[in-house]
Amino acid sequence: MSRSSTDKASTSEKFTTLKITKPATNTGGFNALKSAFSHASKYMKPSQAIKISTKINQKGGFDCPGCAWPDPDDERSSLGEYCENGMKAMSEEMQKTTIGHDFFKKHSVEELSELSDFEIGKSGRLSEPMFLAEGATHYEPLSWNAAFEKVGAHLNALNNPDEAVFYTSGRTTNEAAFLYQLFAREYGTANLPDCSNMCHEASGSALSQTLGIGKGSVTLDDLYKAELVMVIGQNPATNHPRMLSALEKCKNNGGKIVAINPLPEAGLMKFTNPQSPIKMLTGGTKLADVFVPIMINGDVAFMKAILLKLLEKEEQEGGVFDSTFIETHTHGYDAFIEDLKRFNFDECLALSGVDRPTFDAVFELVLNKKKIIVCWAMGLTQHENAVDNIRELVNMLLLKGSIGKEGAGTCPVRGHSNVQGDRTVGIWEAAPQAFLDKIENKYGFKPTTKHGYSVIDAIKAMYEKKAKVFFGLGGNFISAVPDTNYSAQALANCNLTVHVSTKLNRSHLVTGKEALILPCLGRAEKDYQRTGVQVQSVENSMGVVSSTKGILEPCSDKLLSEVAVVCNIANATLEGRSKINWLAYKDDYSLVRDDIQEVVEGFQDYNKRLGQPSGFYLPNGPRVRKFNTKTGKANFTVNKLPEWKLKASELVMMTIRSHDQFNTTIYGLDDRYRGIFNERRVILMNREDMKARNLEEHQVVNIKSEFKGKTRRANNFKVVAYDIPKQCCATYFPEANVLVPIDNYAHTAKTPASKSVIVTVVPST
Ligand SMILES: Nc1nc2c(c(=O)[nH]1)N[C@H]1C(S)=C(S)[C@@H](COP(=O)(O)OP(=O)(O)OC[C@H]3O[C@@H](n4cnc5c(=O)[nH]c(N)nc54)[C@H](O)[C@@H]3O)O[C@H]1N2
Ligand SMILES: Nc1nc2c(c(=O)[nH]1)N[C@H]1C(S)=C(S)[C@@H](COP(=O)(O)OP(=O)(O)OC[C@H]3O[C@@H](n4cnc5c(=O)[nH]c(N)nc54)[C@H](O)[C@@H]3O)O[C@H]1N2
Ligand code: SF4
Ligand SMILES: [Mo]
Repeated sequence: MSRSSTDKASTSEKFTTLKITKPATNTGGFNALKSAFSHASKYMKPSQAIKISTKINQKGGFDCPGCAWPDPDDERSSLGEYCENGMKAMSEEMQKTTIGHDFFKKHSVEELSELSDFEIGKSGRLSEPMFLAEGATHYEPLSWNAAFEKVGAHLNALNNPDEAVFYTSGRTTNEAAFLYQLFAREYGTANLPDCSNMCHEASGSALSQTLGIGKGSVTLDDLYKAELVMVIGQNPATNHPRMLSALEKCKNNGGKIVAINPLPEAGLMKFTNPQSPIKMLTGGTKLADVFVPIMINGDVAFMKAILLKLLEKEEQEGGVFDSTFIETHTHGYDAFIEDLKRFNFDECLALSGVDRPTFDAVFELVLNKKKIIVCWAMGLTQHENAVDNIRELVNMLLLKGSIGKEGAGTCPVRGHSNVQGDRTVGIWEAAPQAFLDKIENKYGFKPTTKHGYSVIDAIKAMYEKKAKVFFGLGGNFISAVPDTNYSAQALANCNLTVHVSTKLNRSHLVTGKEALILPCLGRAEKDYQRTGVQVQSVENSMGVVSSTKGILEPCSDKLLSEVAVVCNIANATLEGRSKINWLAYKDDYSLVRDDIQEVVEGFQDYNKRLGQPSGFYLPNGPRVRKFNTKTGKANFTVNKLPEWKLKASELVMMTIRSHDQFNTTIYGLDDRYRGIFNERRVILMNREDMKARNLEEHQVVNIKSEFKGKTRRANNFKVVAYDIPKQCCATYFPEANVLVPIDNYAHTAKTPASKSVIVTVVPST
């Protein structure tokens, strides 16, 4: 019997061979270098590996396609301005093997879907356009022109443009992203969901409302100068490794660090800078001064406990709050204080799961330090009350006047290398009217003002057959989204699914009636066009726009750039009715930048300033105490405590990244810092929770999640006893995505609540 879409969407339930060691107590150092070189030598040609290591993140080189952590403005390490995971990202992207028609002739879609995600990713780089006809078992090659015409024909056959969905993953450069959203809007829809909807959308919502811009306020330099950095819900050693060098610099300048996380993530504890030969010999820097083992989703309660004690001190002694800042720059103080007083300190602390001595240690630091930075990532954004998490942090920063001054502010640490830039240039299903007006002025067509689908809405629309064409510019939709089985059915309901990709992934195997794979250039590859090798641009987590230019020969001569793909599809779809000369842009990307500077604020002299060695900073209101909110001030907010209560039989599960993956791309099977090797189907549990369920170490269990009357199951996970708070557990994403309910998401932001899934765990029989 052939496999259904839901079967094809699920990750393999087979085990590899789990090996456990003690979690690491230090990160970086020699082992990081060793791991980087081992990945490079296994998967890349040696000449390419050397070339890459000298150009990655260097001024005038290419931007690391890993995370969005910024590069230093001035001095950059000659030993290589990259980390272990940057090198792994490159090794994956520049794999020696390429796959084309021979590969797809040999392997059916069904057969490929039985591979593990690790095996799928290691098949090699896609090298030519491929088409899966309705009812066919195998992909077949087709010409680029035929592919463009097929997409155009499908789009033009829809009853209305809102039946198409245009997804973006955050590696897409500013140039490609701008053209892509322009095309979607000229075609007639704002259905522009992106990976950001599953990532920092909650940060964007909370920060826009409170501070007037959906981005962080600090620069790298601020981090070096902060007196206190709070790292909440983030695992930088794995996901933003060079952030540890910045934290180390902050420590060397006398700064203190607090880490708030259910797991004692090794990188938050101690770090040896692999770029520092001296540190390699002397053994590294202790980073966290206080580690707070918080209960999953205990952050609002913990922050409220801090706020209550700050208020108590202010009322007793005064001088705790920055009253000048509050008076001059904020709105809503009285309502906020009145609401805060309704809460009880002991109750809040108990809900957070944190003990009193640990609380006191954090409180002392918050009380006494005046330059505070809060860094956060998915541990705060992927909950039902994610927006409240972030608004509560902002309340604390506002009370302390810790915003818009040196060494202080907000630092949402972004994920994909250009996810922030994509939003800046218009990938937004709910773009502001001012932006749409500028599009209308510049191009002479009226973009729809109706908000489009976010990721959750898009999945539902496809499930309900209201959307019929799915187009993905990068990414791996089926493995990234929640509720795998429901989402697989949603994709299967489409007439056409299209993916512009560098490598094979599961989304190519869970298709609509017809499917296309359009292979594109990677970041490191030279982008040859009529006017020469093109430069592109990206924006990092701190709002710096810089150039990126490929240095290696493309792995196949049949690849197109993302810009060229978008221009050709726009041309094929809108031919005869477009106001735009689509094909001109692909010959010369500086023309795209000329347009961006007219439509998007902060890009004046774009082409010229891109030539500056470190790029340029985009304007940022909060950085200079200008708050572009409805009240014209920084807003205090009133937030509830989360309402969920766990039954004794239940655990709350977070779905996290291992050290050997980039989102859905599985680099390897180890999670070195957590001491878990050669297995991904694991569930990290507290020993007492194991005992209460009579579970042994490495016992095989099944996990069940129940939400609003619907049960979801994932089978075959091995129990690993771990230092995690009671009633909390952790699994890896994407294996556990089947358990994340489509209807459980952050209020206002719709970020899937993939860090607070209520589950029960039972032995597998
Ligand atoms: N190598 C590598 N780099 C990456 C990525 C990758 O997959 N691999 N992904 C990129 C992307 S797109 C993103 S968004 C970022 C993700 O970067 P992170 O957010 O660091 O990634 P996660 O693994 O999701 O880790 C979340 C952390 O939050 C903690 N946590 C979970 N729930 C809670 C909670 O309720 N409260 C608190 N306080 N902590 C909690 C977890 O224990 C974990 O340490 O990394 C980017 N960089
Ligand atoms: N349960 C759970 N689910 C989650 C998360 C979680 O923590 N838990 N995290 C969420 C987050 S933060 C994010 S950002 C999303 C990620 O969602 P996505 O961005 O959709 O997923 P990725 O795994 O980053 O996409 C990888 C694919 O992108 C393609 N690719 C790589 N480089 C390029 C390129 O340069 N151009 C093009 N066109 N394609 C390229 C490759 O084919 C690769 O297979 O997942 C989300 N899903
Ligand atoms: S910290 Fe992020 S951007 Fe920097 S080298 Fe590592 S993976 Fe690349
Ligand atoms: Mo992300």
